[in-house]
Amino acid sequence: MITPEKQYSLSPEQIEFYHENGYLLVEGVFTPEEAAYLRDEAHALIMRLMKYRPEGTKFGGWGSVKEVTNLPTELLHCHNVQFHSAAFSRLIVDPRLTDRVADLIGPNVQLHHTKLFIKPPEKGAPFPMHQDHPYFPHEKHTMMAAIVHFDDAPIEKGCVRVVPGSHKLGPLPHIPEGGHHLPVDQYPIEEAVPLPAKAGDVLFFSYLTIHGSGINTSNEPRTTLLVQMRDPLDRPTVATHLSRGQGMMLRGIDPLADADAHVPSESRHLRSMGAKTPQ
Ligand SMILES: O=C(O)CCC(=O)C(=O)O
Repeated sequence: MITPEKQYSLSPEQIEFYHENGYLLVEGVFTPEEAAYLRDEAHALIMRLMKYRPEGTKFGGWGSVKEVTNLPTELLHCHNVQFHSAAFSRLIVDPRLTDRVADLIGPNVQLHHTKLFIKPPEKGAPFPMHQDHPYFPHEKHTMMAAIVHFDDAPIEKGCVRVVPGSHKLGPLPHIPEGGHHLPVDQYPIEEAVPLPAKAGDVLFFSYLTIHGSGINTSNEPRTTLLVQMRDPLDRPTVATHLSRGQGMMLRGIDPLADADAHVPSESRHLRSMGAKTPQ
């Protein structure tokens, strides 16, 4: 049902936990049946993409993975999956997701991008610890991610790990080579807090929260969709990480779009920074 009413809320304790710790795992946001359907869509999409790749090419993780493991690892991925399957378009505007995000960043929720990851069994690539901030810095730091779990992600499948409270450190210098990451000796993945999750659970975290994840050593894939979102009034400080679909409103309104209706949101922000942008 389409309604102006806010249908879902986080509790005051959950909101306080998020602001204190920089993350929040919410159980059962989606049903196991919905998660199973989205998982099938995700795997079917990756199979379709594979057909168009030159033979023998592998999907890989970050270059910096080699600082963490010598094992050959793989990461199947696809950005902006809502352009491939309407199942994901429906997911990212679902009020069970967006009403909860509104409790964390305000009533207007704007899409930055989506990212599907399948960590294959036994070799699913890890993510060295990092903040997402260096990938797409913004002025007000409202940028946050929701990771929707399409299957169970126990520790052995390489669930996401965080450093609680690290968002309060503000933006940290990162090593840019091989994917922006923090020094692996100072931020070992195994020392971060693991956040095992079930299919249908959603992990919310700030783009300033230090996070990463280990290798999938299990015999099952780990399938997740990361939805990156911001308050539409929060402007990028660097002209980077533009993507198709960026600026789509997932909830509420974009007050700036009304005044400048013919300009895509990423161009509007970047023009105001003096950057050259497509007309
Ligand atoms: O899905 C994961 O294991 C971590 C993903 C991540 O850290 C990222 O995309 O920034």
